[in-house]
Amino acid sequence: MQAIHSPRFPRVLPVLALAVLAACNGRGAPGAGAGGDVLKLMQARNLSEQDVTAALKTYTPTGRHDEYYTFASGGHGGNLIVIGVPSMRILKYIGVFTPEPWQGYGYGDDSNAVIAQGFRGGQEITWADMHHPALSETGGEYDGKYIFVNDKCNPRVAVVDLSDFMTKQIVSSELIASEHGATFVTPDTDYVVETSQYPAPLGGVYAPIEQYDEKYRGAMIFWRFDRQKGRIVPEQSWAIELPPYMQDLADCGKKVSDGWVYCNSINTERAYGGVLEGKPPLESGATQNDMDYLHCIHWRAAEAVVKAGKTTTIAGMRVITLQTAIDENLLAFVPEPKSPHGVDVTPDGTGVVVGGKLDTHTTVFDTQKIAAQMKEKKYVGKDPYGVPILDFKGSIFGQCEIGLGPLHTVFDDKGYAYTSVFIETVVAKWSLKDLKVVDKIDTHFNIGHLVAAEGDTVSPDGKYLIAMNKWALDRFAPVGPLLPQNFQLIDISGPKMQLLYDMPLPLGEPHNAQMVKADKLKPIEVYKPVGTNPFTHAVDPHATIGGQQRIERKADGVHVYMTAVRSHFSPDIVRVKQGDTVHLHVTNVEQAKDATHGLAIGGQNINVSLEPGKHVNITFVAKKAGVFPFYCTEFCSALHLEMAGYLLVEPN
Ligand code: RUQ
Ligand code: CUA
Repeated sequence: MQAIHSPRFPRVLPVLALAVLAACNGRGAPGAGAGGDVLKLMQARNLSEQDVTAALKTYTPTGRHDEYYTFASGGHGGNLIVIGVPSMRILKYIGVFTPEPWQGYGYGDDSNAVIAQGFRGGQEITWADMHHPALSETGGEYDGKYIFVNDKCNPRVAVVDLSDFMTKQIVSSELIASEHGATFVTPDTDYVVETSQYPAPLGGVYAPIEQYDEKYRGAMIFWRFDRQKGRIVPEQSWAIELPPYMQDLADCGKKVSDGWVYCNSINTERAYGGVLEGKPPLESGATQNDMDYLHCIHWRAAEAVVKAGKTTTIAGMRVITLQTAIDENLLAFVPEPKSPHGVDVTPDGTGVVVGGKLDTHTTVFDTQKIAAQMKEKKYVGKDPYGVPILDFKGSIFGQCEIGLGPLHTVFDDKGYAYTSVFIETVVAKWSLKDLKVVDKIDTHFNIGHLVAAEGDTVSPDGKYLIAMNKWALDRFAPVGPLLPQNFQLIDISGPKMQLLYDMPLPLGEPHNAQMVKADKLKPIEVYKPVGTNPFTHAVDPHATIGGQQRIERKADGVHVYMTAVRSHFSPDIVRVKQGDTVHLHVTNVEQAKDATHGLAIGGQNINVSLEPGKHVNITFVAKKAGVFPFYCTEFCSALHLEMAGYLLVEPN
C-alpha cells in the first residue's frame, strides 16, 4: 500500500482501505486491486475517510430504491418536491398551486379547475409561498395516503393524492388574509389545521389600521377531511376566532394530548408599524414583551360547540367567536419566551417544545399540566380580550439551554430531540429526559426547519435528518446573486451526528418537509380502467376507447374524441372553423407501465400528460385561422417523432 502524504488523510485511513478491500473481496468480483483503486481515487479527488464513509452511506446503485421519501415544500415555486433518502435524488415535482407543464397540470380542463379553486377574490393566483407539508396520519402514524400543503401568502390548503402524486383539491377561505400555522393534521386526519398569521378584519373586509385592536383578528381554521372521498369538505369545516396577535406555527396533540392543538404567537404587543407616521417599525414594536402566548385549544371540545350550533358564519365559514371560545373554556394562553417560532409535540404527546427566536432555550410545556389547570380553571390572569392565562412555571417540564435562536424540533426513536438553532447555525441534539444537549453539528448555513425520518409522528425512526438551510454561501459553484437553498442530510443513527450530503434546492425556499418510510406508499402504476379521469377517479364520460374515435359538432362546439397509443393519435386530422370552441377528449389507451404520451398543440398554450390509461379533457377556442401541428411530447417509441397530426383552422 502506498503511503499518502496529505493533511486530509489521517492515520486511520488504512483501516478504511482494508475495510473497502475486504468488502470488495467479499463480493468476489473486483479482487485485490480494488482497494488500491479506491485509495488512488480518494487521493485524486482529495477525499478523507469521513467523506468516503458519507459517500458509502448515501450511494444508491442503479436499480436500487431509497428507503425514505422526503416531501419538501417548493416554497415560492408553489410545488411539492419528492426526494429519495438517503440518495437525495429528486424523484418528482408535483404541481400544486402553480401550473406544471410536464404533468400537464394547469393545461387541461380538470387541472385548470383545481388551480382555479385557489383563486381568491376573483384574482388569478399562479404562485404560492408554500411552507409546511403534512402527511395524512392514522393513529398518529403516517399512512402514506395523502399530503396537505399550505400557501402562506394567499391562505390556501391543497390536497395531494399519493396514489398518483397529483393535486386533487385546493380550498381557501376569505375568513383570513394570510396564514402560517398550516398544514398540521390531527392524529387521524379528521382535520387539517390552518392558522392565520397577519391579523386582518375577518371575512376580507376593510377597517382602518387604527382599529387594529378592535377590528383585526386572527383565526384557526379546522378543515374537515373526508378520507373516503379524499377531499376536504368546506361545509363541514369551522374556525375559532383569535385575538389580533400574529399566530405562528401550530401542532396537534397526540396520544395523551389528542384533542388539543397548540399554536405560537408573536407580536402580542399588537404593533402594526407606521415608520413614516412617527411609529416604531413593526419588528421593533413587536419585540417589546419578554413573553408571548402559547395558544392551547381544545379542538375536540370546540367541535362539540360547533355541533351545538354556537357559531356565527363569516365568509361562509362557521366561526366560534372569541367570546364563545372563552365562555366554553376552549382556549387558554401560557406565556412563552421571546419571539417563539417552532412548536412541536413530543412523540408521546406529553410535551410541547417551543423555540424562541431571540431566546437561548427550548421550553418544554407539559400538555397534562395545561389540561388539568384548564379543567380546574386555575388561571393567573387574562389578556386584554379576556382569554385566560395559565402560570408559566406551573405549565412546563423545564427548559434546555440550547444556544441562540432555536426554531424547530423533531424527534428520534431513542428519546432525543433535534432542534434547529438559527443564529448559531447548528442542529442541537438533546435529551428529552434530562433536557441536556449531548451533541451539536454545524449546518451550512442558517438552518430553518429540519426533518427527521417520521420525526413528528408517535414513533419516529431516527436514522436520517435533513437540515433545511436558508443560505448556501460558498457551498456550490456560483450561479449569480440568487443562491439555492442547501439541504444537508445528516446521519442520526449513532451518538454523534454525521453530515452525509449537501443538496442544492434551486426552486424556492422550501421551509419544511416530511420524511416517510418508502414502503408505506403504494402508488398506482397505470390508470385503471382505461379512460380514468384522475380528478374524479372514474372513467370519464368522454373517455374514448379504440373504435370510438370521432369528431362531432354540437351546440357548444366541436368535440374531438381521440385516442393516443404508440405511435399515433386518432384522429390525426382535426378540421374546425375559426372561432369554434374545440373540446378535445383524449384517452391514452395503453396499460403498459411508463408508456406516457404528451399532447401539445402549437399556438394554444396546451400541453397535457397522458399517462397509461389516463383521460384528459381540453377546451380551447380556435381564435386564429391557420395550420397548427400537434404532436406527442414524451419520447414514447422509435416512431415518437411521427406521433403527430394537424389542427386545421379554416378561416371564416
Ligand atoms: S417557517 S424557518 Cu415553518 Cu414558515 Cu420556520
Ligand atoms: Cu407518444 Cu411520443
